Order: sequence, then C-alpha cells, then structure tokens
Amino acid sequence: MEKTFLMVKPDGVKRNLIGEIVSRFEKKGYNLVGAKLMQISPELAQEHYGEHKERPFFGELVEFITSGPVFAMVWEGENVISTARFMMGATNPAEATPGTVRGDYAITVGENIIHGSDSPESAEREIGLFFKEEELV
Ligand code: FUP
Repeated sequence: MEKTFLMVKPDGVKRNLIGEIVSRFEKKGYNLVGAKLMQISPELAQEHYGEHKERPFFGELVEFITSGPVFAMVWEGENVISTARFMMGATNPAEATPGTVRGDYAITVGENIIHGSDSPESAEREIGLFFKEEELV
C-alpha cells in the first residue's frame, strides 16, 4: 500500500483549514496513518526544500514554511501519491482547477496552503524527514 507525505502549510493552519483538508482525504477513502502540528526549524526547511536551493525564491520559501506551525501528515492508500497531487491542484493556485484544495482556497504560489510528495522517492524521503517509525500507526 502506497504512502505519501502531505502538509498543511502555515497559511492553511492560520486560516483554520486543517479540518477541511483532512476531511477531503478522509472522505476520498484514504487512511491517515500519522499526523502532528509542529514548528519546522530552518534546518529542516532547507533539507525538505533542498531541490530548490538554487532558485531565487528559496529564501522566501524557507521563511514562509517556518513562519508558523504546520500540520504534517502521512496518508496511505492505493495510488495516494499521484491522486493526492491531483486533489491538491496545480502549484500556482491561479491555474488550479476549482474543486482542488489550491483551486478552492489559494490565490498566490507563495502561499498555496498544502504540500504533497511528488513521487515515491520524495514520499519516502519526506516521511523519513518528518516522522519517526514509531509515530506511524
Ligand atoms: P509543489 O510540489 O506543487 O509544492 O511545487 P514545487 O515543489 O515546484 O514548489 C515548492 C514550493 O515552492 C511551492 F509550493 C511554492 C514555492 N514556489 C514559489 O514560491 N515560486 C515558484 O515559482 C515555484 C514554487
């Protein structure tokens, strides 16, 4: 059974969207197997977004993701990695289809509410970065 890492970003937590987002994935039929509200350290943020470290927006990205608590989750189910990405919508909320999380709740790419792993490799890496084995049920 596939697992993915999803995270409600600081903007989503501040806007009280944790319940709405969890509810969408629960209703879809996926199983929540780990979750915690946490403050990301600058070190963890840099590691998590390592693939973007040469990009001009890297500093702002790290600043934003550490600006307040996030809600980190691990979800399990058939094809959950790609289907969760589909349910999240395009990275740029202006291009995200209505009915997706970003399509319904976000306006700008800098504050796009949710993160989700984009491949089996990144899912494994990100779950390992954010959760200990014993935190998953
Ligand atoms: P996604 O996998 O959809 O979260 O998108 P990316 O991994 O490409 O980007 C990670 C985060 O970087 C996005 F959520 C928002 C931020 N970003 C920008 O701020 N500007 C950009 O041009 C691209 C991404």
